[in-house]
Amino acid sequence: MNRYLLAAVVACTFTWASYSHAELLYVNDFEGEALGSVPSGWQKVWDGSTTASVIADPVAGGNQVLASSDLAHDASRHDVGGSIYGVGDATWTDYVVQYDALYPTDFYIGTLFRYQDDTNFYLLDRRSAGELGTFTFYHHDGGWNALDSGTFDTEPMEWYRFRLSVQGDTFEVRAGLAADDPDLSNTDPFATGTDAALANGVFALYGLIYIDNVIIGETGVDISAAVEPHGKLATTWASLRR
Ligand SMILES: [Ca+2]
Repeated sequence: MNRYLLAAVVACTFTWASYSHAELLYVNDFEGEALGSVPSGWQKVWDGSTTASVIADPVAGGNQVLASSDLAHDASRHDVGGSIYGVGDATWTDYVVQYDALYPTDFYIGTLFRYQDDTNFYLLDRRSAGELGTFTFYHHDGGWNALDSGTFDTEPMEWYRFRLSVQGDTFEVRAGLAADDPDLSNTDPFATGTDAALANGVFALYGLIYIDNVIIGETGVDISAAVEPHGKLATTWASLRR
């Protein structure tokens, strides 16, 4: 091989390797975590009265998941004294998060993104009561500022797969069943939102929610590459850190 061609091939190989690994930010199916522990990569980002831990899946035997709280649904949100647990780096700006969510009860429960502190974050909230079936994006700045909403029906004690994309001032979320569309690449967003108040922050949990199969990447391509066709994760958090 011509030495210039060889140099080009080597350069491309190294570029691809660093590119492909740099953009997958976090992955965890919680199978390698001790029951009762706060899983690797997660930390308490708001110090309230509740504790998150890895638990046995209440629906599917032999599976481990992350429970956001050890108290009841109506004692878990930070506005009633609960803690907030998050994963990631405070400098994160744009990212895509795929996760499976189970809502233990019919209540206002959500996930947070660009979380900075207790009065600076975005919430994707599963609404309840008269708004059941609706998910609403909020910007929290001490008050609750509703952004846009969309509809996706969820039953308590059922697993659903979500894919939340945060790019610049634009947010979108897709949802479905993991068995139907493992990376949700064939599913259209059911809610979109636009807001420019917060540029960075971690991904976090709000209220009493169970999650599993968390993948965070910079783009949707990273997510698709990390999911096998049957819906399981193709890599582990331990291997990603090596
Ligand atoms: Ca799991």
